[in-house]
Amino acid sequence: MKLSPSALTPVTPTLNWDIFCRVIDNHGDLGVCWRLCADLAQRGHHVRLWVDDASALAWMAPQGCARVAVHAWPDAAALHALAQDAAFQVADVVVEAFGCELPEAFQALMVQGTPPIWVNLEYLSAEDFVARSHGLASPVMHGPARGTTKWFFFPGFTPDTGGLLREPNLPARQAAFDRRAWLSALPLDKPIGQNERLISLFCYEPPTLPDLLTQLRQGDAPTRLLVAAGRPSAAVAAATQALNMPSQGSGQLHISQLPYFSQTDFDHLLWACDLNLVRGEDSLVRALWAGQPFVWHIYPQDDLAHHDKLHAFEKALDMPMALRTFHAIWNDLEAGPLPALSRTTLGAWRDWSRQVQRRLQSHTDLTSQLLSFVAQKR
Ligand code: TRH
Repeated sequence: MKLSPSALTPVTPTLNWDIFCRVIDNHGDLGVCWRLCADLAQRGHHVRLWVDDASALAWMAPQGCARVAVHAWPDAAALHALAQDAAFQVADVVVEAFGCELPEAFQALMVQGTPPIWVNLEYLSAEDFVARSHGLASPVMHGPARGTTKWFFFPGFTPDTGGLLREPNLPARQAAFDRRAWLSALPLDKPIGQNERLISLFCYEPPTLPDLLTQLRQGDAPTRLLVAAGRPSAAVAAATQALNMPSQGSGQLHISQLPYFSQTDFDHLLWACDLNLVRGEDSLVRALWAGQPFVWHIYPQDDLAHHDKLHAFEKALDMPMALRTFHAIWNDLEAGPLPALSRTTLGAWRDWSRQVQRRLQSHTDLTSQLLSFVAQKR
């Protein structure tokens, strides 16, 4: 008997997920967790997101998402109520994002019936330890869930890691994107001119920000700097003040402040710009999918661990030399003038970004890998 193609496609069962997230600082913890929740929900799964501070979802995901229920991180009273609720069931999969430590009383609920698959979703890195550690078991030695197993799931840039979040409808959304219409609807202080080069800025406080503004002011083409709300906006205000530059820029540079966007519109921003200055984790991944030139402001760590992390990323993606130099100076690893953002330089970086985008698109995305991983462990 011949099997129809649909009979050959493995069927992924619809699962229930409990995803736990603590907001340490900035927006990446919640940003990554929300993308994962939304991606799972779009694939038909049901998700409860337990988060200690959901306030940023008001702008990141104002419409919410069908099949995702957002819950406050459960305190002792809430956990007691769950324990008393005969109808409450722990999900099939429990994700502890970025080692956020599940409440002990929740762990106790996990071992009342068949224990769920317990996954610790880690931070993204291109360092060698990622492939070595991805998928490893961590026997739980203490607490009410003692004797069970927690699994480490590491996102990464190579096929032997957990991959990158990339929802199935992303290519269709990108193909349907109308750049001109989106830009003309932006609530800006001044409409964007046809010949303006667009640079988005989402950063912490790079010490060389004044140098960048000076370079753009003196550039040979008009540049619009689109500044993200929050820390980037405050950093630009401090830099213009230090330079004695009007807050809206001068010379060839015009600075426009952006509102807080939804994650969907934040993607649009990255697709629309000629250069994206991004930071953290999720915006970096989204810049990779945009396929436009980008510079990464890496989350700085006190022990300077971010230096190795940055170098591993540059190596993994075979980054062009001038872009590595820009990264070293932008991230304060080296002193010196930022390389000039000439048309030729940006063109070369664009070619490289497109190559990287294609290479990474050929790898299985994180959610698909997580689903296969969970299927193996169940
Ligand atoms: O905010 P971040 O700096 O987050 C960082 C990183 O996650 C870092 O690894 C972690 O250690 C630290 O937090 C605690 O950058 P990131 O990861 O890019 O997250 C920003 C999120 O905010 C991302 O999901 C995009 C979203 N965003 C919007 O949706 N709209 C906006 O207007 C802006 C500016 C951001």
